[in-house]
Amino acid sequence: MSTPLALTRYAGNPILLPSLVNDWESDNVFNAAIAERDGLVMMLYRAQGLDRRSRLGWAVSTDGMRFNRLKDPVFAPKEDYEEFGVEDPRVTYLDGWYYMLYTGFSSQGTRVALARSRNLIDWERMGVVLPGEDNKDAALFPRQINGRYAMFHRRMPDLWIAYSDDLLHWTDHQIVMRPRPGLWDGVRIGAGGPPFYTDAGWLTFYHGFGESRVYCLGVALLDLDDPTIVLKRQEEPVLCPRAPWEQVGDVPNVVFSCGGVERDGEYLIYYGGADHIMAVATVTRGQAMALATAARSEVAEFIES
Ligand code: BMA
Repeated sequence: MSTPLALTRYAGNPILLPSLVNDWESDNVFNAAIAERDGLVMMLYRAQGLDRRSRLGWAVSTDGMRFNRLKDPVFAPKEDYEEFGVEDPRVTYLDGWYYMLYTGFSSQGTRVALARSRNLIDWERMGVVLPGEDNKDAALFPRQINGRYAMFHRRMPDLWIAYSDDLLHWTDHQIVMRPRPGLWDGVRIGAGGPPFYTDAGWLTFYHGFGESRVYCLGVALLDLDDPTIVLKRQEEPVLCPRAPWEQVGDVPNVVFSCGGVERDGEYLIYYGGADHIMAVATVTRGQAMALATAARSEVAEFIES
């Protein structure tokens, strides 16, 4: 590809800041799940106050940029597997429900847990879905693949996929992508939000870091029927910490996404900056589809050679 795909920051960033009036979100608001319904963009954001326990807050917007939030968290630690916090939610709308995969943090470690809601505000817990292992960065695909549910997860340091018939029991675990030593994502990678369905493949934004521990976002296109087939993985990142609120915060040099929406021919990718604020960056559908063109020409070159 001649010009690498890159996300363009919204000029009004950051779009959500810690609140000085609510104790539970006075320190950091970041790594939000995103959902769209009836023209409204809803954000389920991770928040920390002085007690450092992560809770989830809810905010809503008509334009996807200016958000109003609720005064109280909508999801807070309750079970033993999340006693230290509920972190990094990813939400997928399936069969009339919003399903949220999130990280439950406790003395046991980090667990992938599932909950569901009709409205993103009232939640019903469904428990830990990958029991007995430290894992995080899980995201459900928005459609079934060959009659089964699919999710990304992360077994250190790789990005994995697993399948399920009931969303509770997960099997057929396989590696999708590994870190690329020497590159920006050379040490560890994990999913961003749920992948976007396109005719050309699953458009997948993911995070990673290399030796310098700078968290950037990257992009790949995965085969629709078998996402372990990576049709194209761009060498360059699509977003790296450059703005002050991405370089300085609770954890320096981090851009970390848990979701986005497709709106008016654009992908809006929401992300936490330096584990402290929320921001958004965009890429047009046409630009993103250049990945598919690049994948096709690589196949053609391979066949010719
Ligand atoms: C990861 C997660 C994210 C966080 C990132 C950078 O392990 O904890 O929530 O944004 O580290 O600190």
